[in-house]
Amino acid sequence: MRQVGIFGKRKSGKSALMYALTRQKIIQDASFSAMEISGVTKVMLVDTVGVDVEGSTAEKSAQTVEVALMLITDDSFELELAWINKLRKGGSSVIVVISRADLFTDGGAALAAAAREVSGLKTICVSSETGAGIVELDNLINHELSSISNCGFVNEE
Ligand SMILES: Nc1nc2c(ncn2[C@@H]2O[C@H](COP(=O)(O)OP(=O)(O)O)[C@@H](O)[C@H]2O)c(=O)[nH]1
Ligand SMILES: [Mg+2]
Repeated sequence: MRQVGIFGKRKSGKSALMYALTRQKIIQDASFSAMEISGVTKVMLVDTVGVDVEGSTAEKSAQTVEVALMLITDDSFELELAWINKLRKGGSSVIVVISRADLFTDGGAALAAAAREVSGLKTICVSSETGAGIVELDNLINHELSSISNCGFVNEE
């Protein structure tokens, strides 16, 4: 099954995002983590332990996901950048997610701009609390998955 991984530090909102993305899409007869994201059938969303955990098992998940969501919550995201490089070298497409965006007065726009500039990647602000950006992220994930399958190889981008 195609896998989409959710990465980020502890308490960055990974589990809340997994729940928000899958809330209305749980396939009745499947395990809780197997679900349908919009038009794409049966994508497995993988929740991971924090990338800031020593000996993190996120290392293992990084090897199997086609698309990785890297959650960022504040402007010290050096560790996340290192993981982004690792994920991309391993062949995953990475989407940068400004998580818990409702906590920013500007909705995370400034942090998103900074992360976009440094990483050169698509960056989106989401709030699992308010639902802001969830549909847009869902669409972006589908876009990434379909461009991977359309090309028949894993995009460097
Ligand atoms: N305000 C706000 N809080 C959030 C949001 N997402 C998660 N949280 C809170 O942040 C904390 C950590 O969330 P969790 O999903 O468990 O993070 P994880 O450790 O990365 O899985 C919890 O107290 C959540 O209620 C969000 O979008 N907005
Ligand atoms: Mg969690």
